[in-house]
Amino acid sequence: MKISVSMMCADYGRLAEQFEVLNQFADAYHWDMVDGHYAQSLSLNLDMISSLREVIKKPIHAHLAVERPQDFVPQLIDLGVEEICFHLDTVNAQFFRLANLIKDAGLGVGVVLTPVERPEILEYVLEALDSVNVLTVDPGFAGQRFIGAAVRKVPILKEWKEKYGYTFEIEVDGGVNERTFQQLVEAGAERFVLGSSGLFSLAATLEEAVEKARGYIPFKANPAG
Ligand code: S6P
Ligand code: MG
Repeated sequence: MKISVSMMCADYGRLAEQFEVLNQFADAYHWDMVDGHYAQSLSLNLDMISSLREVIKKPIHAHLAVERPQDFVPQLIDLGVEEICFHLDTVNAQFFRLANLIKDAGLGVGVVLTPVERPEILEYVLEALDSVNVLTVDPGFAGQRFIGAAVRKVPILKEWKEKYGYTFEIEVDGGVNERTFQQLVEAGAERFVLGSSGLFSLAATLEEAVEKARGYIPFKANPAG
């Protein structure tokens, strides 16, 4: 069970000091990169990773909510991120070329399922994956309403994992907070992305927000921290 913190929801004016607090809490950082086309917003970018690399002490999971993930993968590899996730519909016939490029560089590969996508679309790629991100909100924005129907995909993925011996981790993302956490655990989620609703909006200071989040998370986040 792991906690990933969504840096799209952080205070961009105080990123460096926020990492000092979050390094003691997060197991990984979820790094949303949105191109304004696949989803209609602009978010974190590559330069921010290089500027902050020294203060980021946990793995970075890049989520490419972009029309052409292949354009950004070489730079993300050079920057030393640990996992790259993208959307199947953005690569289609080129999935294995891109997945192998990422794997051969020693990084993890993930696919993101938007709320309207069926888990069955992943049938032929699950074996190649290190993670499946089940989005419980639309891609591109923080602070959206939680879409409960998307949680039904989690036990389906879990069943396939057990039946076929796949090794991907099931991640849930979007509106993960005190109200939704338990149902996500019961459904079989293994990685939890905390953003505005589950972390950053909980208190005026990040230290207090982390304390509050630890209060509702039913396992020890970042045991090493
Ligand atoms: C959505 C993005 C997510 C969000 C996160 C926001 O585009 O892929 O990773 O950053 O889910 O969390 P919250 O609590 O504001 O919904
Ligand atoms: Mg994301």
